[in-house]
Amino acid sequence: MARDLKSASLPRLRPDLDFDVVVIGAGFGGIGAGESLLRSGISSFAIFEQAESVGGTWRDNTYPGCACDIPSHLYSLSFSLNPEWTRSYPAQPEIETYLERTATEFDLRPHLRFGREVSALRWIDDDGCWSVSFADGAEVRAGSVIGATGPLRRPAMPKIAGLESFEGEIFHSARWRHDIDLAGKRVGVIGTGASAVQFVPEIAAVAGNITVFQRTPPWILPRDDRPSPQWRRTLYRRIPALQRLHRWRIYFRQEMLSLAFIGRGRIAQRLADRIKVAGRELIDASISDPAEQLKLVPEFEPGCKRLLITNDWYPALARPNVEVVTDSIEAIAPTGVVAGGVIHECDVLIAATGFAATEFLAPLRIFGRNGEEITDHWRNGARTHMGMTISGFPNLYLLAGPSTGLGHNSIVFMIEAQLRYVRGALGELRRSGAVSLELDDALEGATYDEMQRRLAKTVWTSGCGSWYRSDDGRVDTMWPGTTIEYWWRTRTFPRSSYRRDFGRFGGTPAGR
Ligand code: N01
Repeated sequence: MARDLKSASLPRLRPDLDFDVVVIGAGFGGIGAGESLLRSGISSFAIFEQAESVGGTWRDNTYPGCACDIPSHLYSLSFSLNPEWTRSYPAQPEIETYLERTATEFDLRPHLRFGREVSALRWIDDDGCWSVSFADGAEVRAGSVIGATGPLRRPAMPKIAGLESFEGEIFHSARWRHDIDLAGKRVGVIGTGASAVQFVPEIAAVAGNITVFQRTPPWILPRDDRPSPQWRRTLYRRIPALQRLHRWRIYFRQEMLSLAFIGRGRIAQRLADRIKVAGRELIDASISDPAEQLKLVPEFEPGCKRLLITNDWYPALARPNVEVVTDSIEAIAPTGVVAGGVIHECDVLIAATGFAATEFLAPLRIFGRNGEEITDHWRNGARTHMGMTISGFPNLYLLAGPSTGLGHNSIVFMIEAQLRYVRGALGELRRSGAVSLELDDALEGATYDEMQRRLAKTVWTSGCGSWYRSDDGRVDTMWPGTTIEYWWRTRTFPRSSYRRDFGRFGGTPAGR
């Protein structure tokens, strides 16, 4: 099936360079980009990955209980449906295996380069290409670059006084230390986000005791996780259309949730109220002490921080060996965590404190036309067109970039919409014979202003702190609409909004 989708290889776009296209990262975005390039007849590309295997965040996050909170029949690439998912929300190893298999089935192995950390990109105006530098000092040149580094890549350790003085073991949940046996240990967990609610119930069964340091309680909804029986898997294998139907059903159900997040009208309020009732019921079903219940009820609007789904969090908190501390953490002492003037002794400290999501591509440094660095370009906001292209940075395409994050649906859907747009751009380069396409500055400004205007009316700016917001409070991460709108607005490449540069090739279409 993989080969059916692949187009015959077309002549190279830039035979004067090492590659027509360089892709950075081999997670969902990088794997999708590889298939997308082959599909459009481009075979001169490499996918550079700093680790030794594919998977991105689904390779790195191996904590107990790790799973996606979007059902996998939807959270998967449309060209690589997997009838074999074992349940609605399969665990991380199944998702990682799926990506490994997709890379093999779609002939991406020859293009994958592991252990290659891209450290900088520099646009070379004279040659109309990107110079791609690696941490080991090597360099290659490519006509276009697709950045697929992912927003949830760099773990953020909390900045707490005395952290380095801790004498026990300390690690971040995204870099789980499987060599540390938690059996019988006193474990401290900092944070109560999407990661913590998944692993605390798992480790509570083995740890001696767990102290959860909660700064803000999350809104939680029940998770309808069911095994996929063998007959269903066989059915999906034999009749793929049925699996697609199921996929669309999940998609539209998730899409409905956007109504609670992207507006502040009556419908949004009604949905928010229903979420609050369901969340309260979940708390009441497991926690009987009213004072303990109160600790767990969020004060912000559902969705302002990511809405979490689990059936196991409150039962875990109700266990006799689990305590929730709501006093602010004052410091870390050699033997534990100081909160409310008391030292909570711990043998192991786990930071479930999320990712540096607002630093976007960092630590990768990107210098565009005239040497402008992307961090300077974004000093007053991560300006892009639809999260993908940036004025002054020709032939650079970001996947899951600024202004495209979701709180309600599959980011893989957004990535695939972006890949279609990128195919349009690469097709335009081939058709026109231009060496570069550069976004119109006015369109970038207009798109960013529109995003900010609309984000001001969403739940993400309704008054809570979250990884969606930068230090100055701005939300540059989220898409303020439905995914249907995003798909519609990116379905064709708007060639008139891009400046074409023909460089010294002088506009010879395809196969120069
Ligand atoms: O991180 P988070 P995460 N002192 O940023 C607390 C995706 N994901 O790794 O809320 C004390 O959500 C912080 O407190 P507060 C998903 O997109 C998906 O859990 O800021 N506490 C918060 O409780 C998700 O949104 C899945 O007050 C501190 C927690 O740490 C994203 O990844 C699974 C602190 C961080 O929560 C990130 O999730 C896992 C400090 N100094 C992740 N600093 C699924 O698909 C931070 N906190 C299921």
